[in-house]
Amino acid sequence: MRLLVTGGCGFIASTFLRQALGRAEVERLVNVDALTYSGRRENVRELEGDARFRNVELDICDAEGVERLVREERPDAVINFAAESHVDRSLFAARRFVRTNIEGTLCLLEAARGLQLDSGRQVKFVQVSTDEVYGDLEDDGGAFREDTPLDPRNPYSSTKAGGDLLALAFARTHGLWLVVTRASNNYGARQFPEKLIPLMITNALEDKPLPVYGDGKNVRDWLWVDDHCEGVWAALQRGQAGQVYNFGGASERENITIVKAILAELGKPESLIRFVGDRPGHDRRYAIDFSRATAQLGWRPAMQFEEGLRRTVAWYVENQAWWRPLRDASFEDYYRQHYGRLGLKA
Ligand code: NAD
Ligand code: TDX
Repeated sequence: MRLLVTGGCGFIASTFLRQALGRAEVERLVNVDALTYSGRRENVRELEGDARFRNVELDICDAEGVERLVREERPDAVINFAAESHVDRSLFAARRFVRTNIEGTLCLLEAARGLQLDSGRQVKFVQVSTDEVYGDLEDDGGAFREDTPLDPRNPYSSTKAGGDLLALAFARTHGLWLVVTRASNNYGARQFPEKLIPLMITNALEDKPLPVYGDGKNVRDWLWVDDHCEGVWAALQRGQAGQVYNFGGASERENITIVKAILAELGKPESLIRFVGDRPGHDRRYAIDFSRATAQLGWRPAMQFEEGLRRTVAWYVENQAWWRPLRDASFEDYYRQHYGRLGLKA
């Protein structure tokens, strides 16, 4: 198989690329990444020695560049992970989210369709999305299913929903073989230290306050990043064209529980916790029903959350050279300026 993956210098897709190179059926693996603030070349450096791998610095919104590359590489499948991915940033920089998450997805869909028309053979497409497109849940035990109506609540999830709908429209109108995957909150190695788990670990290691939004009782379902990537692979191999697949970790936790577990693991005091103003439009609870993925793809999550969290903490302890440069003066400034404007973490 010849694969074209986008966003591979980021957190999740860099794990997907590692797994893919371990699979004998992958004969070519091309990564397309614009190296935004969250994309890091060192995330794929150790893969560059493999002759099957090619790293291309390219913006997925560059329609001509994307089309040229797709014609040159002639992939059997395109797997789109590239996105603006942080909810907080979408509150003050929404335009960038519209551009990458909607326009960028469109460029890739058009290029895949063009290749399919020219070559007369099927080009598969996986659109990697999020459970946030379903909105949020009450504390009543319900869970998102694939037929739960879309109800995104913030600019990030709205633009992801837009990308999903365009993708599904291409499946219907242009006969593209396509699946959409929707996963819950991922955690693991190489996650940019702005998301809850790596932010709390790295702040704690620097003895800085740990900013918890609102009452800390918002609930997320946590999915080990390797389990998520196995799911994306299973959807590509065994998915039914035009379907949506949810992936979850069966690990719902309140934010405050996670923050306390991280402090305990690092031997740091709970006095580092700071309750700060709530995120505007903060979704209360996410939970995922992934029974379709189990029934149709044979997929289920393997990692137990407390074990995965221990491994994640250990990774950040052992890889300080990876994250310390990311928390330089510009990172601090960025947080002060933007969160100050939102009235958060002031
Ligand atoms: P990330 O921010 O770590 O990585 C995003 C990558 O995309 C970066 O390497 C960045 O350089 C690249 N990128 C951004 N804009 C681009 C553009 N215009 N052209 C080319 N490359 C561009 O994100 P992540 O957490 O790894 O998320 C990957 C995907 O998974 C996203 O589509 C996200 O919506 C989805 N997702 C994430 C989570 C999560 O918990 N992190 C959960 C469910 C779904
Ligand atoms: O400083 C913080 N304090 C805090 O209390 C941060 C950064 C987060 N939080 C809370 C907000 C959420 O309830 O922790 C929870 C998780 O926050 P994030 O890590 O920002 O993730 P979330 O908003 O849930 O979105 C994530 O999951 C779905 C990813 O960033 C998305 O890319 C993914 O689609």
